[in-house]
Amino acid sequence: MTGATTQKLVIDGTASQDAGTYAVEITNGCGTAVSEGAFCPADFNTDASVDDFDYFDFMNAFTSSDPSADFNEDSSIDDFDYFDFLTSHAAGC
Ligand SMILES: [Ca+2]
Ligand SMILES: [Ca+2]
Repeated sequence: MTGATTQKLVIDGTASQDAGTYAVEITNGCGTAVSEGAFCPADFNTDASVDDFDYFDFMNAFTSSDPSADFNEDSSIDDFDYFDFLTSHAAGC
């Protein structure tokens, strides 16, 4: 893989079917470390882009009290989830 041994790895040519949570495993002479999974919370519908559809899908989840609307993962769905989602959505990924 190109860039696998540099400080920065860029993966080009991704498509929506590549969406998911990725972790990085780094190995050197001292051992191996594995990162936490990286994901983009603003990409609510996990289609690899942040757009209005994420907002609409979040609002559908929020208004129907779907567990996925617990954006801040505090076990309740409330205005804080809405505000946190808006902040994340505005920031993008
Ligand atoms: Ca999306
Ligand atoms: Ca919550």
